[in-house]
Amino acid sequence: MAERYNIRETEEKWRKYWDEKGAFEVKEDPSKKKYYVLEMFPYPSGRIHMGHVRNYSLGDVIARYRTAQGFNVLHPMGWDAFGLPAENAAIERGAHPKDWTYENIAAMKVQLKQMGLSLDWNREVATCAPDYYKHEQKMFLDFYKKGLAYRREMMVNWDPVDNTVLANEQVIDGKGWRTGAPVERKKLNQWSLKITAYADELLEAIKTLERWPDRVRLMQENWIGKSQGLRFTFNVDNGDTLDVFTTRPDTLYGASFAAMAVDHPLAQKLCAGKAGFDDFVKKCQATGTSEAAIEQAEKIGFNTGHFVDHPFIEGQKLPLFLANFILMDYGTGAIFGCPAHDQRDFEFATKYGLSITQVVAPKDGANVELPYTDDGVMINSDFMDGMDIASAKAAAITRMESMKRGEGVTQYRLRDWGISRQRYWGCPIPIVYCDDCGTVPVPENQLPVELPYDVTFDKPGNPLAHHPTWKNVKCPTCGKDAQRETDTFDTFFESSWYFARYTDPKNSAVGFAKDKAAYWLPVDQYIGGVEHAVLHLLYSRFFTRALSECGYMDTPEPFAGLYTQGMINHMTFKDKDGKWVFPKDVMKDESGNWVMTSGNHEPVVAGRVEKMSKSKRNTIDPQDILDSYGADAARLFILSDSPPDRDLEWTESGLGGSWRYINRLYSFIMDSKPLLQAKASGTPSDAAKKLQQRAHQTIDAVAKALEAFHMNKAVAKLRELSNMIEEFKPESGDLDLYREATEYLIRGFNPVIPHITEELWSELGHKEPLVSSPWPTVNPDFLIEDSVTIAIQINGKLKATIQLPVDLPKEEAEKAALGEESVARALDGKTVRKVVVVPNRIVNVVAG
Ligand code: ANZ
Ligand code: ZN
Repeated sequence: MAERYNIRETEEKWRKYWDEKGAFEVKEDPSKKKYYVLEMFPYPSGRIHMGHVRNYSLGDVIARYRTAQGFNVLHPMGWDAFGLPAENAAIERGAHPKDWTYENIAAMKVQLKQMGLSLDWNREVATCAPDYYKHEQKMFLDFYKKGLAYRREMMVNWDPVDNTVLANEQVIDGKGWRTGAPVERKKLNQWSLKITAYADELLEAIKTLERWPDRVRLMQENWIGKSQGLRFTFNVDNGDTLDVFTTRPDTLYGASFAAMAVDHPLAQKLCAGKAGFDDFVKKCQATGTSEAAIEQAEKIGFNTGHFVDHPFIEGQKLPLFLANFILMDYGTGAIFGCPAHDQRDFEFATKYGLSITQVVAPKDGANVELPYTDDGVMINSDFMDGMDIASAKAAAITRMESMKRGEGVTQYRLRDWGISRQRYWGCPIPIVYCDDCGTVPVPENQLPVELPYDVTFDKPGNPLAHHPTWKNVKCPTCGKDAQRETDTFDTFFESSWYFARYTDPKNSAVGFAKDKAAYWLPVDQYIGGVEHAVLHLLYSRFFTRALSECGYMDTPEPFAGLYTQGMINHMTFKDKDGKWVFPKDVMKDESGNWVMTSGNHEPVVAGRVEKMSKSKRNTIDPQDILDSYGADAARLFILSDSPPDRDLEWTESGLGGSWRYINRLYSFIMDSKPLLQAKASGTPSDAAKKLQQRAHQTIDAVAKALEAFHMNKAVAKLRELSNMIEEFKPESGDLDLYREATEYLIRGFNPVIPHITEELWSELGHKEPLVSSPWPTVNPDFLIEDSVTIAIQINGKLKATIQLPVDLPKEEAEKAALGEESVARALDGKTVRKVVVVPNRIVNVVAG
């Protein structure tokens, strides 16, 4: 009888072994090809969740596989350690953000280690450590010198109760997420990074990101949002002018009004003191600043009572409005409205009784419902009549340019990146304000500007601003009393360069040495959630350029390959009172009904399978899984169930299946040890040769599957091989090939289930551990399938199957098929009219 596999002890033993051996520590080695695998680093919330398990298992498979292939693999880990939850913990529980963060890091590190990840922990970074953020303060100052960082007035979401700026995500239905107070729009001085300077480059280079998912590339493209259009000037009846931007100059003859943002300078001038104006301004301010918030809000306007002249139609006047859906910081902050061909303008015109003139008609002349936004031909448009839209656009721009009233322009949706946050738990912005000298950068030799530890959270607003002494300093230039900037960086700042820090994490002089970055970058495979498809990735791409401009590095793009993993879903349960219940508190009773595990087994209602979330209590704690099933089973299940970019449904039975397989594999190999360690005598059978061939084919297929991120297919191939080996009864002549096949199985499985494979490998007597063994070699001869099964059909009905050599010429396949005994019999007395050969698959005979 087989020994039982002691998961806990064995897994522990191997992790310790890898650790002591320093198996995953790497150095630059110009003689070897490098491979940099990176998973998005976690926020230290306190415990890992299933999303982490999936993310890090995927990365680990790649890292181990590439290592076995002979690459010099960098696979680091760290902590995205600044952020609001730490401050919330401080406010809610009195914990200090720093202590809270470091305790969480310690706890999560234990958990990650328990997963058996091949990480170089020597390179661990925590972004909240002064020896990390010191370097980004220097980078900021370098950006400032180059004009890539600047201060400007910006509209922000302001929470009037907390006295703080809110990110767009923190505004929920126009209210502050914590206070519930209606959010105001307010102008504040904010530090910004000039990402728009690279708008075109960031857009163009998307083309080079061949190993990124198309949908992420598209999201980046849309976010940058390049559009071609016309900028022109309206004359206002009071003698002022108003510049507008449009992407549809073709629709100018359908213009029925002009409108501008409520915070447009001309709005104040034309409307101050008018009845209802102040109310209107307040209403607009109650909407958040995000595009989404503005898009969803009801379209409202305020009639200025003024008119502008239509630039093409002599004597035609258009009423001038203020409108809440116009953003001050896009285009010129003003538009002309064409209700017949724009949804928003249509709603607006309908509401305020403005005229609607159709100027584009479908090519087939059909009647359409307005607004009509599709392609077509111009009507009611004077010199543009009959043109298609593209020609009409060009014609309108040419006319406007020759009138010297406007010009064709390129516009980007991308805004500069506002990085100021009125928060404590972030990196201090290294700037001092002096009454005499103005804005003064903190001299380099005074970096880092460190966060004070003694802060209080009893008042709303930024604890750094409340601190009694921290902000009071001498001006670095003139020595007079001055004040520090009390804002801290947006935490996306830290994550925009951490991948470069990993290449040289202990450097105290600079963020990273140029040659080390040059060796390791770009990241060959980046893996993470699609929720970072826009901001984090775009900011990192921008940083790479800005840092290159400041002489830090020469890498064009930070991430050569990107993979975005799917989510993990789970069934939801509710008790009889309709409250969500954790899956671990639910079981099936004898009759197969879901009931509570505790008490009198009250029935529970099983709901839909949904994304794991705390609010629905359908989460599974990875710790429970690691403790009771072990890391290998968890990894195997999470990798085998679905393609990694799809959502995965977590089921206890699926996990159980993986766990049983691991135990079975162990018992089988331990039972077969005598056979597996014996030498063959005599010649191998055909069946053994077939098994050997299959093992080589499997390794080849696994390599291809892993490279294509088809981890589930790789596992399926290995399981097939495993079944074949288990069923195989070797004769004495077969033993060498039998052993080879079994060892290929173990080695092929190693990246997925590293602990048990390491154990079995050593049980079979190998001294060199798998962690430092190469990927098995594949004999190319074995990849050529020598024969294939061909179906022979007569008049569409299957008559026989035959084995034929692969890629046999059509005529020979036809001859062989017609010569097949049963086929010949069936054709007896009939005339063969036609034979269709589908190579390697079917021979179809038409006869009658
Ligand atoms: C007239 C027009 C007619 C427009 C029509 C559209 C359709 P994209 O493509 O995203 O660049 N627009 C311009 N500036 C704006 C601002 N600050 N806030 C809100 N909307 C603004 O969008 C450009 C279009 O959005 C412009 O083209 C303008 O409306 C509007 F049948 O001009 B259009
Ligand atoms: Zn000064």
